[in-house]
Formats: sequence, C-alpha cells, structure tokens
Amino acid sequence: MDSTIDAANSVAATDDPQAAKDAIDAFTDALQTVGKWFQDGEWFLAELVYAGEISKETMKILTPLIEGGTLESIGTIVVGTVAGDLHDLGKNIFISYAKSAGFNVIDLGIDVSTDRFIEAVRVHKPQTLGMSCLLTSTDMEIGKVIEELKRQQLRDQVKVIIGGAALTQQFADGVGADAFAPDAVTGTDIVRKWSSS
Ligand code: B12
Repeated sequence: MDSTIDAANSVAATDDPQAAKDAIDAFTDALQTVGKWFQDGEWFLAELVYAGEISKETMKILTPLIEGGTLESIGTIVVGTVAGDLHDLGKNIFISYAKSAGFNVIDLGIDVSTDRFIEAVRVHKPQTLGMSCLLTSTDMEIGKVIEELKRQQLRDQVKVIIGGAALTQQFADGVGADAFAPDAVTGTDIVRKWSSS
C-alpha cells in the first residue's frame, strides 16, 4: 500500500490534472487485472478487499486534482451505485470528471434503493440520473428504477446514464436507459452534450 500511496502523492505534487488522469487510468487497468486474477482463482477475497482499500486511498489523493474550479454549474446530476452493490471506485471517478466539467453532482453513495433514487430525483430535480453497477446479480435494479420513474411520471424529466463493469450498451437498450458509458470520460462527454442540447 505504501508504495502506491507514495506514487500517488508524487503525482499530486505535480498539481497537473492530466498526470492525475493518466495515473487514474493506469490504476483502472491494474484493477482489471486484479479482477481477472480473482475470477481465475489466483487471488482470493482478502486480496480483492486489499486492492479495493488501496484504490480508495489512492483516489482520495488523485481525484481532487481533476475536480478543478469551474465557476458556474452547467447542470445537476444525481448518481449512485444500485441496491446490493458496494462498488464505488468507478462511480467516484465519474463524479470527479463530471465535477471537473462543471456539473453539480449529488452523490447518493452505494447500495442505493429504488426509493432513494426516486426521492433524490424529486428533491434535486436533476437533468441526469447516473447509476453504477458492477455485479450481474444486481443489474436488474437499474430496470426497477427506470420503471418506477415511469410509474411516477418522472421519466420525461430526467435522462438516465448507466455505467460499470456489469453493463453493456445492449443491456442499456433493454432496460430503456438513455446511454451506457464504458468509462468516465465517455460518460462525461455524453452528459456534457445533453446539457448543451
Ligand atoms: C475493487 C473490487 C472490489 C472491491 C470494491 C471496493 C470499492 N470501494 O469499490 C470489494 C473488495 C469491496 C469488492 C467486493 C466484491 N466484488 Co468486486 N471487484 C473489484 C474489481 C477488482 C475492481 C472494480 C473497480 O473498482 N474497477 C475500477 C473502476 C475504475 O472501474 P469501473 O467500476 O468499471 O468504473 C469505470 C466505468 O465502468 C465507468 N463507470 C462506473 N460506474 C459508472 C457510473 C456512471 C453513471 C457512469 C457514467 C460511468 C461509470 O467509469 C469508471 C471509470 O472509467 C472488479 C473487477 C472488474 N473487472 O471490474 C471486481 C468485481 C466487480 N467484483 C466481483 C465480485 C464477485 C465481488 C464480490 C461478490 C466478491 C465476494 N465474493 O464477496 C463482492 C461484492 C460486494 C458487493 N455487494 O458489492 C466480480 C463481479 C462479477 C459479476 N459478474 O458480477 C468482479 C468483476 C471480479 C471478477 N472478475 O470476478 N470488489
């Protein structure tokens, strides 16, 4: 852990947002490898948890560099990880990118129930609702939220973007999301386009 934190601190010392973005990309690639080792049985849960902890500490150091100071908000996004899912590293990276693009982001955190998503849409009236999902066992939660938005006649008021390792464009089409983003940069580009149209 120490050597990774030291490396992140060195990047932070440069105060260069691009260096932070590059480091986050490299970290994301490393986590893909961790996931593969876990899937192949080469690494166990304890190692997966440890990798998660290191990532969390590293992101705390790197993400403030890219959040920068845009003066005026260009729109509001409500974001959360769906019910039953505790993964938040990717969601948090998307939030940092969206903030750096000038969005006001309301982060609902992890394990967010349908009711909490709906309540947040009612209260904050965002232009966009973002949902993150990394587990195939929880992906149906996204469909539930979209159905509830329709049932409560809120669907026309908010665009829905989804992301996370468990999802695909095909899945997004199937549940009626407006967009799927394979990564935070693409996600930010999409919401930026929506805000200017
Ligand atoms: C780190 C990790 C953990 C950590 C999470 C720590 C944390 N705070 O997030 C811990 C140890 C807690 C964990 C737990 C578990 N995990 Co896990 N985990 C991972 C791992 C290795 C990396 C995930 C990650 O952070 N990637 C890096 C980020 C940056 O990538 P990302 O999330 O995809 O996000 C990017 C894009 O997807 C996108 N994005 C993401 N969200 C959003 C949202 C929006 C709105 C937008 C626009 C974009 C966007 O932008 C991000 C940046 O570019 C993955 C492997 C993998 N290949 O994903 C497994 C993985 C997701 N885990 C897995 C499993 C099985 C589990 C456990 C069930 C293990 C267990 N037996 O207990 C538990 C589940 C706990 C729970 N209920 O959620 C499986 C899921 C398999 C499946 N098909 O469902 C994976 C794929 C590993 C594997 N290959 O088997 N895990």
